[in-house]
Amino acid sequence: MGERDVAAVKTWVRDARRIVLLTGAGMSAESGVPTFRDAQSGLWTNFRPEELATEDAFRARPRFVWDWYAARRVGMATVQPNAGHRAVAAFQQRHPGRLTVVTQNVDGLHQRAGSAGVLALHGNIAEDKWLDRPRACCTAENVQDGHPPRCAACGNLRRPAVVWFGELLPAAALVEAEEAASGSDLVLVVGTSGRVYPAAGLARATRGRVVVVNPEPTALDDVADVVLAGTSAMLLPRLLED
Ligand code: BV8
Repeated sequence: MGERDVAAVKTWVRDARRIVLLTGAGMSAESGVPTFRDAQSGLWTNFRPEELATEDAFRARPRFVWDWYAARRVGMATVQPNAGHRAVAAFQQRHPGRLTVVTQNVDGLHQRAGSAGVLALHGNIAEDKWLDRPRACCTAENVQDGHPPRCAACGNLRRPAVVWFGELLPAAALVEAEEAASGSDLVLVVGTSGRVYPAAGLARATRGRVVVVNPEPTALDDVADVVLAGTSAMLLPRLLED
């Protein structure tokens, strides 16, 4: 990664009217959140996240999958935003309306760093919702504790408010992200392997420049004008400083 590349990207950031930042699990790695690529631990060691993060897996083994989310939730609640998250929030405060944060992360760290208008395409692990369409009995009062909690009257299960594989993304957030990407001058693709769609497709939707920030090769390097082989907490503060 040449200093000339970093300098070029800093110029693009300075000159861009509308920037989209697309982030993945690598954005939170330096906060201590394992990425999807990182080996699973505990009971879930032999399972790929793609196998667990599905409605079928939850219906087949509700306790096993619920406890996986519960463990991740605790992990995500006890970490702090890193220098990368903070640099993004600070840039947004200095330059309101110029940078849109689109994240695949369910950890809420961008929001906790103070970023405004974060488009969380894959939901929020800290929230729950009903698995099946709620009936009249499916009220907060009727929630019976358990792994997972359920409706005491009809047994409807609670599930994490995240987007599982095979599920549609929140339409409003996706449309807003697609509009931001197609209207952008610059897309910064940070900490994502670029393999999960439709999120990864946003990097291909811009008529502007694309910059990838990642210590490893990604599935989006082919559309990048520059690939910066480094970490988000190290590089974003430099790229976003005025
Ligand atoms: C859907 C929430 C319509 C849950 C997640 C087109 C082509 C191929 C497949 C598809 C396609 N369209 C749809 C699909 C199917 C599927 C898909 O994309 N499958 C993939 C696996 C091939 N997509 C879907 O199912 C989506 N829904 O399309 O609905 C539909 C409906 C029915 C039938 C068909 C279509 C829903 C996708 C969302 C799933 N939910 N998360 C949860 O968290 O439990 S996805 C989840 O995995 C994350 O949110 C994230 O999106 C993804 C993980 O990817 P990354 O974030 O990139 O993380 P990863 O670990 O892979 O990589 C980390 C990177 O960071 C690495 O590159 C590493 O080098 C780097 N790194 C590490 N440290 C650092 C760093 N970078 C910088 N700094 C560091 N310090």
